[in-house]
Amino acid sequence: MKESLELMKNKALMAITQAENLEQLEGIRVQFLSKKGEVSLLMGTLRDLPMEERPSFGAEVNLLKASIEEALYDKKQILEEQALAAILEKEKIDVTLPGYQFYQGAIHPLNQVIEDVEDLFVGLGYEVAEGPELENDHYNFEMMNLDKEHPARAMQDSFYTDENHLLRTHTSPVQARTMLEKKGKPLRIICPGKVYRRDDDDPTHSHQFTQIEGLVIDEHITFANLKDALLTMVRHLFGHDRIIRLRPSYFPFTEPSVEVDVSYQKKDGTLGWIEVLGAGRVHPRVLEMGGYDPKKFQGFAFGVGVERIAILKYKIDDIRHFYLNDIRFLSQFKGVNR
Ligand code: FA5
Repeated sequence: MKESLELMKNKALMAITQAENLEQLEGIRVQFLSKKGEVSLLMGTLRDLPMEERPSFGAEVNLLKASIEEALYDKKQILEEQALAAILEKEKIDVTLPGYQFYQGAIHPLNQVIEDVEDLFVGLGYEVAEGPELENDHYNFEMMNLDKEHPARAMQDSFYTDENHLLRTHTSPVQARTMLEKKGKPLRIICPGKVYRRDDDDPTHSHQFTQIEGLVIDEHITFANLKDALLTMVRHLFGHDRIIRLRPSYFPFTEPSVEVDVSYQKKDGTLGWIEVLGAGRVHPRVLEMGGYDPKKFQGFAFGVGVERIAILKYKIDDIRHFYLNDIRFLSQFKGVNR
């Protein structure tokens, strides 16, 4: 019996040594160690032995099994390493091949303007506020002193999702939301964001565009403070030689209201003006609805069209370029302002 164990051991170890790949090795494992393998069959002969020989024979078979398992394990490590080396050899990287070209991204020109204006006003102590684009009629119009039947609503015809909800027509509802949040405390905020109107698209108008709202409320705020904030912004954006012109205008939420033009030099060298924003002193009714006592507090507000700023700043001839995502257009703004 002992010899047959020895023979089997030699046979198994020899086969393992000669195995050339993992498949062959698995075949050897099945041949010797599976349920119906040669070692198991040997164990089955145990019952044919006299009682006293059985324990030592069982122990021998277990030793045989252990040495086959160990040899299989060692050989498996070697074959796996060889297989990996073969794969690595086959997949060797040719560093002389030409690489892929990666395009460097850039910040969208509208976002560059927004970031620039934010940086300026945050440096002046303003907070950046936000509000929803799908807005409640109450904040978009009523809190801005535009009752349900107010004719000035027609100036900002819009997209309604139901009777009380619309895509906001301006960033001014964030004024109302912030006033209620601040509960009568002085505030200074700017709020950039997308707005929507049922305007026809043309080179200077889009049905969706971007505004930055500004709002300051405190005691002793005058029109001079508004003018100073606007001039500071215009000169920061366009250069220190620019001047601004305030023209009387009308917004239901400010009184008095102005439209603000920025100076530029025309091709013939003469002075020209371009309207970039609306502004004014916060209407007492708006202050009151926002929880501020208009006898104690005053404020100013402005709403600037970001596209208009970018058009002026980068001399762009059509607002629609901003939304087409044409890489030839966008790649011109790499590194501007950075
Ligand atoms: C307003 O939207 C007011 N909420 C601004 C305001 C805020 C006034 C606070 C007073 C106090 P207006 O409709 O004029 O105002 O729009 C402001 C700016 O948005 C315009 O000066 C213009 O630059 C830009 N704008 C208006 N309509 C469009 C459009 N369809 N496409 C692109 N830009 C537009």
